Amino acid sequence: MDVQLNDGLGDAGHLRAAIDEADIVPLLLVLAHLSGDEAILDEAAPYIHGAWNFMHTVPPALQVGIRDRLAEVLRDYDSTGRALPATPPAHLLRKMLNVGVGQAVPEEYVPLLLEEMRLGEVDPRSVAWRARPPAEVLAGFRAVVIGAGLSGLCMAIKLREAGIPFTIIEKNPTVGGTWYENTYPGCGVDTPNHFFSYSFAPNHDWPEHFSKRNELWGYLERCADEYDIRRDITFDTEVTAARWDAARARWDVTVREADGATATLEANVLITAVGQLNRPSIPDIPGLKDFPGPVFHTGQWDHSQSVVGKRVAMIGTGASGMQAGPSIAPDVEHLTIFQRTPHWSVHNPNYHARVSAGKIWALKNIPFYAKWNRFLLFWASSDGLHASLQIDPDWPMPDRSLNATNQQFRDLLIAHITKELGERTDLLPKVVPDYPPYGKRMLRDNHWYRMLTRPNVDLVTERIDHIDPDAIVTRDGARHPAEMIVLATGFQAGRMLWPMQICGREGDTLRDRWGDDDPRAYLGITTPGFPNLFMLYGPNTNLGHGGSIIFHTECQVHYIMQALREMLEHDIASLECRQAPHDAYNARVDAAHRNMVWSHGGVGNWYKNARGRVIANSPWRLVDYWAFTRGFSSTDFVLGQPDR
Ligand code: N01
Repeated sequence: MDVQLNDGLGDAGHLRAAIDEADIVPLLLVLAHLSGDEAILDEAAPYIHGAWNFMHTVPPALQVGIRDRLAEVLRDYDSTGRALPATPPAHLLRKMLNVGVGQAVPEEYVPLLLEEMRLGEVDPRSVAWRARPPAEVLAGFRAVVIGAGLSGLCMAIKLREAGIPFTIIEKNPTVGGTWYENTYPGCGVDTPNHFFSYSFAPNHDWPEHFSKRNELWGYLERCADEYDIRRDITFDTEVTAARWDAARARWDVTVREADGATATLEANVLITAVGQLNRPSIPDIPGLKDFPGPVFHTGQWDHSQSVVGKRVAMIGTGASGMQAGPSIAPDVEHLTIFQRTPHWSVHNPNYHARVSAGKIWALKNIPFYAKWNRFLLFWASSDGLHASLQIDPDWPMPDRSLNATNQQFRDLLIAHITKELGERTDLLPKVVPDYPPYGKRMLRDNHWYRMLTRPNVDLVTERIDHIDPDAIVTRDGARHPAEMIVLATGFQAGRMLWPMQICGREGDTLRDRWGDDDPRAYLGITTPGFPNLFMLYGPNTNLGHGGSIIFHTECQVHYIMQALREMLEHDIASLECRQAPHDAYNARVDAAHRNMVWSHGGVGNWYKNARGRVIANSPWRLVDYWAFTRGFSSTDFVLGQPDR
């Protein structure tokens, strides 16, 4: 790799400007990486207290020293044309990891982090053939992927890389899935963007640390083009059913085309990539159907209806409401928010910050800056909180918090809310949850509390009784005038893969086995009775403690690619997960969840089903799930040979 100091924004002046603007800790790590200087790490170590870019107190003089040295080192590489060191030697690497995040990084994370950073040119998550199958074997094989959202695209990119033919069936007219469909005002990501992107396709142009929907969708559109995936996608077509044909070891996949006609495709393997949060949940409130004004769900925002100057009612205060509410509040005449349960939300100083031109230059041009930055963001938002989400059976305040750390976090969150509400202390009892932090999905404060103090915003916590043509009426009899209703009421997460009818080896459907809300799978990916069916973002794979769903998707894609390699290299017609590993895995999942915050009796959330079983979330640390999916053991499967 060449140092490109004269590309991008231009000359050495730009380099200096970028070095001056970029974050000090990734710069420090780049300096150590390029120079091998351990002493500078020792000097800076006492001032680094965490992985976020605001968690250091590196003194200005030391910062100047680091920036000057790095400029010199880069000029030296540039003028001498010396090759850059790819991966630092082991002892230096360990020190860089530890110093960078201000804590000892356990050994088990090192291979994962190296993969995530992708320091070399080769993608360590690519599954290479051990013995490439003959071209005719590959040509006679077909995967059907359902959905061209971020997991379907990730799958397709890896299938293409391996030369495995595939077709994606996508119900929408273009790619992007949730990032295509959700267009509500303020829609955006709340995982840091430079980590919320494929590890193999970093984007240095994110305009914000937490970018908005158009940027996310645009990124997925670009990935579809850059990896030339679009030609293998059938758009405007929805999979309605799939049936396993055991004699031919094939899935017969029924699709409904744009004109309503149905057709059947054949697939050796069927891979679902439809997300957990795709089918809106519409509340059954008396009068809602007869409301004469516009009514729409956040996931299906009706942009033909202007909110400007209207009396708008918003039902629901989850992640979608948190973003939509503050985004429309300045424009509406009045916003009445109906809150059933308050959510916790955390402040992050980067949440509303744009990425400066200098930082973008650094990400693009300073060798390894983007990679070390990704490592830091990964660490900042991954497993750090996992241990604090375990229930301490001896904790004296079990209704409010789980343990001492969770209580400290609760106190910090309340301090933030109190500061934001200012004089409106009357709102405190309404907005402070009575359950432990993380019991529901932790949100990022999008100026929610400030919004609540606006004169044109009301927060109603009384339950809704019914809806009249001109008002929402609460159980206390109060009428809340409304001309337009926004349903920020979430999705039918528990009904995974619904409404598709997927019929397995024994003739029953997934719905028959799972009921309405009890999905189970081995590693969240594969389930007995349904050979050659693989799921992305399946049961118990949602992340509630941290991390990025893209990271989890890459783990699942890696596992599925290993399964396909096994099938194609060894002439295996079908792989069906055995009952014993499936049941043992789910027993472990349930046992792990029993001790975690989402099982807390005092809170409802979309993570668990009607009987309290957590069905959406993974109980595992990222490093655990990564380890589970890093290898593939065919002993977990019944192998079917081709019928010749
Ligand atoms: O949905 P939710 P969401 N009457 O289910 C309330 C992802 N996401 O679309 O809490 C009154 O969280 C319900 O009340 P309660 C993210 O994973 C990410 O906001 O059940 N209220 C709740 O307040 C997220 O977790 C991003 O008591 C009713 C709200 O509606 C997931 O999507 C952005 C009701 C639903 O909240 C879902 O988030 C957006 C009724 N009948 C979404 N029914 C980012 O990355 C439901 N509610 C930022």
